[in-house]
Amino acid sequence: DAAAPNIAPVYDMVVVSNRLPVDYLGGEGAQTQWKASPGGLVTALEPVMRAADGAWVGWTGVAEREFEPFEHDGITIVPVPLSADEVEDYYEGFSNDTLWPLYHDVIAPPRYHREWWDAYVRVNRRFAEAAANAASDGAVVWVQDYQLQLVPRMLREIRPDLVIGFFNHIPFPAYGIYSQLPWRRQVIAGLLGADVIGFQRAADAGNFSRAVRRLFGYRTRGTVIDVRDDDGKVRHVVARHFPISIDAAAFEQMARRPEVQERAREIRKSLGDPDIVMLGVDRLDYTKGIRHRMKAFGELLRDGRLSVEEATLVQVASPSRERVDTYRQLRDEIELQVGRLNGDHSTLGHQAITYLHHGYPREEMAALYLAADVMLVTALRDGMNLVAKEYVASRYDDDGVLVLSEFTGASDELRQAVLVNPHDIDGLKDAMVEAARMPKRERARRMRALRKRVRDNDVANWSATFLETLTGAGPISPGVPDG
Ligand code: GDG
Repeated sequence: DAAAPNIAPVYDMVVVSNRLPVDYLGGEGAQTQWKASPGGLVTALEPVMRAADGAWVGWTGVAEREFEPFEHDGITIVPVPLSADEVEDYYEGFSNDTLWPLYHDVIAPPRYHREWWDAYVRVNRRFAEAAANAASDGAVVWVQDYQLQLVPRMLREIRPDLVIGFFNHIPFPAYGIYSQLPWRRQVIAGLLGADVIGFQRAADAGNFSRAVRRLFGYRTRGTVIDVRDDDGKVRHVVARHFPISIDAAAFEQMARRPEVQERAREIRKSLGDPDIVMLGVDRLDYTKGIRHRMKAFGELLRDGRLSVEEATLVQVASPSRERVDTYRQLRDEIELQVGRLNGDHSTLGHQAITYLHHGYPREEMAALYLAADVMLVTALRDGMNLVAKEYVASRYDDDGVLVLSEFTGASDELRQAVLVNPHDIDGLKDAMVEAARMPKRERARRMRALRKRVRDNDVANWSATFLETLTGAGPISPGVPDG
């Protein structure tokens, strides 16, 4: 069995996530090379981590390799090793083929395998031990996401002195769905080891509290849960929503760069300068509603409400979880659908759908956002959806229309979007036409309101609010309900 890395327990702030914020480039020993993998979480936590002498505990993305802890950009990186079998069972299996579909309202059937669960427990313990080894006395440890739900309790058992936070980036389902999980009690017990458990939406926090009452009978008052620990003492745990966001200023700055604007014009030109460019940007995932959106677009062309001369759809589907069967099937289905729609509707000069199965640099994403008149976010279920916020942040010109699914966390905040139920194909078609034909003044009015919202709650605000709540300095200190 692989062991947690040994490291001096000197870090006052420890972040634990499945993947580290760096990618392995190659090399051995002192020659090992790493590249920062720019994600929202790193941006949010970098300043906090530097200020607090922070360590980041996580997996490198490379199986069967042990790496010593190292410094990267002022942050201490603590790699946790995973065997190839553990990647299969803990990560691709239990995380992405059991928890992911279950927590996204069983859009795809979750698979329950006892070996996967065993690997999940074993790997969670290794992460907990690594965090326990790195944390100083009374340190703050912030655990991220559904791959690590058992870590809070395991960590508390080893180190009762720590202040432990957990943030769930994906939805938490209603009890009727959650209760399918054969290990439903163990997972909740794992989470309740934290002092603060954060969710994207108020509804997620509500679902969690109901599951706690049903399975453990603990009393809940507002956002506070009275947890009875093994020693019989009552501990107050806060479960509430902290909607995550993006570095809005950085996106705006990127979109304002002349070369990004030039690239946006180039993109439109290469599409044949249509009146309306519609855009979808998603990891290729069955939760994102990519097929629903393409079906609606295809029907609009078929019905003659849109034509390929005036409108085109660009769909970026970045490769994701390609070793999981459900994702392979989805890719085949989507590519069949794209081929059919293009065969039926494209002309020699005008392509109906431009489908791109690639990941792109962030500048290219910003250029795509600027080039798009209509942004289609039609997820069937999504914790937040950062793409919606990135689109809004990029549109410093107060133009463009966001079509946004009600089943995203983002729809709680982005009320001035054109809100849709993606299951209702006729409603979705009407919304797409409404967005395509929306008068300029109306577009500007909505976009200004959306932009204000994303600016006011950016990712720095998100992490600050969570950490203030966790350390009791915030607007809501643990133990005090906020109604
Ligand atoms: C999970 C939850 C929650 C995508 N393709 C490319 C690329 N991306 C970037 C986007 C965006 C991010 O990936 C995707 O974030 P989302 O929020 O849209 O979705 P998930 O990946 O499912 O994230 C979600 C999130 O966690 C945070 O809590 O909002 O609900 O499911 O930033 O821009 N970036 C680049 N090239 C690509 O091709 N550079």
